[in-house]
Amino acid sequence: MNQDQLKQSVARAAIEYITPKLQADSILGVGTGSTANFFIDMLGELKDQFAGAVASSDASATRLKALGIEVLDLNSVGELVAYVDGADESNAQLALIKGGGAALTREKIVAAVAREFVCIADESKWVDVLGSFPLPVEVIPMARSYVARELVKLGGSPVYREGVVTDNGNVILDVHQLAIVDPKQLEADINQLTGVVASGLFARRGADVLLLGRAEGVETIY
Ligand code: ABF
Repeated sequence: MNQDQLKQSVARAAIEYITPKLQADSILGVGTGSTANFFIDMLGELKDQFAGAVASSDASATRLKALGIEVLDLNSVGELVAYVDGADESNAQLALIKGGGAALTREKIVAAVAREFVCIADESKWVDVLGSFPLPVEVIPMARSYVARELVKLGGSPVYREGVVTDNGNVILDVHQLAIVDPKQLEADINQLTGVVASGLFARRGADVLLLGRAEGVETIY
């Protein structure tokens, strides 16, 4: 199986995982990226079985609407039955690096509200230690250089993602050369830097379940 086929297999597994949890008034959180896109495309089949979705990016909102799925503002929603999204890396504790697509802050907000975070990923995302994938950090533009200096003090090597403006009007620093042995501590350390909006480290609120696409089948990891 190639990588796209693995992504399709976990998207299908996520559809099967969430179907029994959906009720007519359920609102679903939906993520961003190529794996999430496969999931969105399959979600069209279920559109009469739930009320609508909250999207973690404008791109996903557009894709959902094109399928006839109602997209709601998170502020009008009390609870999300689940949040289904991809990741850039996952460790065995289901701590994640996300944000390769620059949607990390909205993804973090949607994950915070969701009853269950269902992560979908192909096996290339499975790692022993997080950090080979550069950690994205969303930063208020005027704080970019200050935050970059502080990230160096934390042991990283930040690189400004030129030409990218997030859906929130901010910029991204991609932090290289981190071996993240204590994800919860690093998440807290980065969160407290003034000017940081959010980091792509999802450790305090990691995934609840990971559907991992392997050549031999989809593995469900809790
Ligand atoms: C989102 O999509 C991001 O948090 C993550 O960066 C990315 C994964 O993309 P893909 O599914 O295309 O590998 O979930």
